[in-house]
Amino acid sequence: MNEENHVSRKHPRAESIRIRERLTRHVKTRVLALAGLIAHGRGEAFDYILGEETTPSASKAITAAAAVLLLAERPVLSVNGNVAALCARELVELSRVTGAKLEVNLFHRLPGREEAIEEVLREAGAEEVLGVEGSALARIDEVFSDRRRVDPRGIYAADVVFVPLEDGDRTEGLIRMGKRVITVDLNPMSRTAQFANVTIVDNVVRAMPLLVREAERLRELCRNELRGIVDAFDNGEVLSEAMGTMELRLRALSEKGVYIEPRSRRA
Ligand code: PTJ
Repeated sequence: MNEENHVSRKHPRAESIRIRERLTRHVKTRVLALAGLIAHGRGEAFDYILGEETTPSASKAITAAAAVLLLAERPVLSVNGNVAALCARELVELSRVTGAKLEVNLFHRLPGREEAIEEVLREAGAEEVLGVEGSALARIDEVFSDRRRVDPRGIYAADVVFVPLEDGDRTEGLIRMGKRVITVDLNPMSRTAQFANVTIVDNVVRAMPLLVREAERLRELCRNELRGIVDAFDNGEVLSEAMGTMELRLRALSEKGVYIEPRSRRA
């Protein structure tokens, strides 16, 4: 039996269990760092409070992210173990729609991981994968982890970098280098969420297909229209709204003492 479907679809947490099992399997393939499981657990906790659905403010951030990527001259999608395990196909599609390059960039550069992630991306249809086979030859002094090793054709030269599920240090470093940073992070209080230019506070599993669709839709707009979307976007507002949603749900829960179904699941 497939590890990802031994639980019935009727189980109330079937999707969450399926994702956990996919991640566990990818520890074995080396795609996922062991710490990736901890990161996922933290994300799940925030998702639970958020209501496990894409909020209106996350949708706003998705639109802005698509516009920023389409306006970019040298956009790059930075791929770590968690996002490769969870949404390789959508990363490849986003790269195709926006013209962004795919680059493997890891916090835990352990032997065999780069190759395993490259394989997952190629299986998902990627034709070019940067940051592998010794090509991460440039060094970003502003970053203080293994993430500082980047591909000179990719993140090093990029004007816009998409860094889903990121640790705060690199986001700050990339911003200091004058790059625009887009992230997906369920924790609106993380340093990455706070420092990025566009923060999508949503589960990457829900956000990525929406981002691909939005980029496909916005591709029809002219550059001035795209610029209008970017200029009207306020990341601080989006973060406040995300925290407001969490606060509201926690308050309702604590006052009524009952579980509040997310909006999408209410009849
Ligand atoms: O593959 P590597 O070696 O590059 O390592 C990747 C991880 C994710 C382990 C590494 O970047 C890391 O340790 O990240 P942090 O500092 O734990 O930050 C990850 C952030 O992503 C946290 O704020 C989590 O709440 C958030 N997060 C976790 N899972 C999801 C998520 N956000 C959106 N969707 C998720 N599924």
